[in-house]
Amino acid sequence: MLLFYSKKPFHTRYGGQRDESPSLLDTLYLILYTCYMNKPRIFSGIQPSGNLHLGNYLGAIKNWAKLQDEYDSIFCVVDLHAITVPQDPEALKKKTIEIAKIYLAAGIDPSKCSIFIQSHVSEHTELAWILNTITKIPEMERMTQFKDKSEKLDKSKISMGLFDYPVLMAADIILYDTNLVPVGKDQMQHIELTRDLASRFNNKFGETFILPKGYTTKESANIMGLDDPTKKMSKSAKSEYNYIALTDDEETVRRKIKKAVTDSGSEIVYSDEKPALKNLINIYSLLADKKPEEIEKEYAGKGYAEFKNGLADVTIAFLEPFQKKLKEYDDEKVLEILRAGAEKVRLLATAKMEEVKKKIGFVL
Ligand code: AQP
Repeated sequence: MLLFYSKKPFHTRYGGQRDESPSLLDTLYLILYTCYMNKPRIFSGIQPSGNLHLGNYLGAIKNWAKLQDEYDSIFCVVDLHAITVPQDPEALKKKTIEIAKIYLAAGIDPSKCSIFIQSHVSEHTELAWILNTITKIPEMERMTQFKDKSEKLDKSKISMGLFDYPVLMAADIILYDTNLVPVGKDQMQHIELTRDLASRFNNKFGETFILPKGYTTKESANIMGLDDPTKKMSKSAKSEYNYIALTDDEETVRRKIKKAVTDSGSEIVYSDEKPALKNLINIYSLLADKKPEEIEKEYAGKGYAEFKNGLADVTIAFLEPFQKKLKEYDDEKVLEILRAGAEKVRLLATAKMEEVKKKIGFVL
């Protein structure tokens, strides 16, 4: 009930520029909210760009849904991250709402969690700027995601924003006193940087930020490309045979799985020596909620064709009801949920920024 105290929507209470400070009621709400929650906090987000795939779902969103009862959960559509590479404005708008619908269809419950659009809470960029001033260029140059992403781009399109992406991600996380960040393995280096920056700030200005930990599971940490088991399944992959999109229809799923790369031999075994098959068994295991050993037993004496048919069946059994739910959400309703989410987390962000500004000597 506490979560819904606000009468006016976020944008009218604070206006575009937000010249109001939090009211007494806001402060009271914040105290009650913190006491009421009394749970550790998780924060995570996904960029509204490209086609979301099984890697995004299994590596991130599925874990969010699993953790949402145990944690005070904040999930974000990170549009500020998306613009670190060129985006078409109309497509970005549509994608932002679509990503929020994906969160909802995957079981993220807005009555338990805050779901919002990153650019609706300007404290993210404010804190990122401050963190920039304690970040060193060489530590940014080590970020493998930047190296991978910039390799795919024409040199003239590599922006300062893309280079700075991990600092904004650090700000996203520590702004909310986050304890745990459920992400795929590709983001773990950024979580390490987040811990370094939080700890550096604390040492310099006094205890301010919690040092967050990354969260993933062995099977879901790194879902690999169906066409290349040495590289992660990726939105920006050149070939559509790299990934299964969350919006793929039955025919497409069957075609992609049939074409998926396999290893030599024909036995269905879960082993590091068969990385392509191991990846397919991981996907099967996560979607069907079965242990890899159970799958090995189920397909003992059977070949790749039968296994791939089974994998296509479990994938479709997940995607069909998911896609049905996805179609049921109305854009306006989703926007209302996102605005209410921003309103909730805004109070936490404002309070944290006030603390940060005091510590670094800004005049308030
Ligand atoms: N292949 C993957 N296996 C496990 N987890 C994955 N994630 C992404 N790919 C895999 C996780 O999904 C979330 C998406 O975060 P993002 O939207 O910021 O995009 P990203 O990390 O850059 O991943 P993509 O989808 O593959 O995009 P591109 O092609 O642009 O690199 C994160 O939690 C990520 O770990």
